[in-house]
Amino acid sequence: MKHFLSVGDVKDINALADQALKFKASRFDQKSLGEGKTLGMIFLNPSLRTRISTQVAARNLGMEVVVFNIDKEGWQLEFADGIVMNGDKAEHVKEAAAVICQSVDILGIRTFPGLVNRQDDYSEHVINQFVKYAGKPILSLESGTVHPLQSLADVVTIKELFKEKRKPKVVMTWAPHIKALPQAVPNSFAEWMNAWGEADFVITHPEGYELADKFSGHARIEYNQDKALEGADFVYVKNWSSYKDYGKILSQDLSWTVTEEKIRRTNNGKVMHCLPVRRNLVIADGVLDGPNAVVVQEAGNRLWAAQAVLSELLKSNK
Ligand code: AN0
Ligand code: CP
Repeated sequence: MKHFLSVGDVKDINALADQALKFKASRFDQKSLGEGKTLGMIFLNPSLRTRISTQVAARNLGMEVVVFNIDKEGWQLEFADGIVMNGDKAEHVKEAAAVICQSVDILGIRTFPGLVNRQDDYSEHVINQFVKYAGKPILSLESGTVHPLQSLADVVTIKELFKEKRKPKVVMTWAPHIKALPQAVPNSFAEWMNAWGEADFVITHPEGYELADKFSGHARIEYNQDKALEGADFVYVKNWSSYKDYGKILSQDLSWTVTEEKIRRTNNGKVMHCLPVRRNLVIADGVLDGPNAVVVQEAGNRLWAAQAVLSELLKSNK
């Protein structure tokens, strides 16, 4: 694994998820693997879980960590090629990436999409320029179109909770929100579910919220949320803005909020969400505070997922 940018960088999803669960049982198993190595993490956008879990994961492997909130504390970065830099942006990513990587061995980057220009966002031009100019392994901490560390933690959580000898029914449902959010989390979850292949995977959303075919793949799309939820073993809740009518909010229909009544339609389904979640808009209090919610366990698994990925990156980039 040279970089960790998407599920495409993973040879064996089950093996990686199993490694994460091994770290969960024994966190210091590889405590010298990263000795003398430094993880740099740069944030162009906010984060709670990713920032904390990935730092602790790196330290469990013996690494040093440097965190840089480049959006607030750094020079504003220019990503366009060949332009006259006479605006607000003081530093080009060409120098910034190359300079940061004089000091670090692996570089993690969080960058949200602009949600204005679909082609720019879907070309992953921000994280790809770090890949191009850093010359070091790049770890996605959520990019324009995917959030692979989240998706790995999601697979780990499903594997940990589901012990029956059949495929679990996993339903990813859109839910309302007041802001236009990225498609990165749902794209990534769909891509990982498809690549993993060990779930009966259904996506439900109002019309107009179809994800790019590249991500939804062969997943079953059901426009009736109640119907989709029937018999679900896992309900993966997330809001996203439209891909087709790019970055737009097409619906704020509160009948899509995941309530206790909706969960009664499922097979005692476990409720997942990547967090942060807006209560009583995306998911009702009764669900989040009830026995079916596994969102905190899921967020806890971010640590073990990050540790498994960092371990792979360290081993294959010696
Ligand atoms: C972000 C998103 O939807 O991509 C980050 C989720 C991990 N969520 C919000 O901005 C609320
Ligand atoms: N789920 C997730 O990535 O959370 P943060 O944005 O807080 O890192």
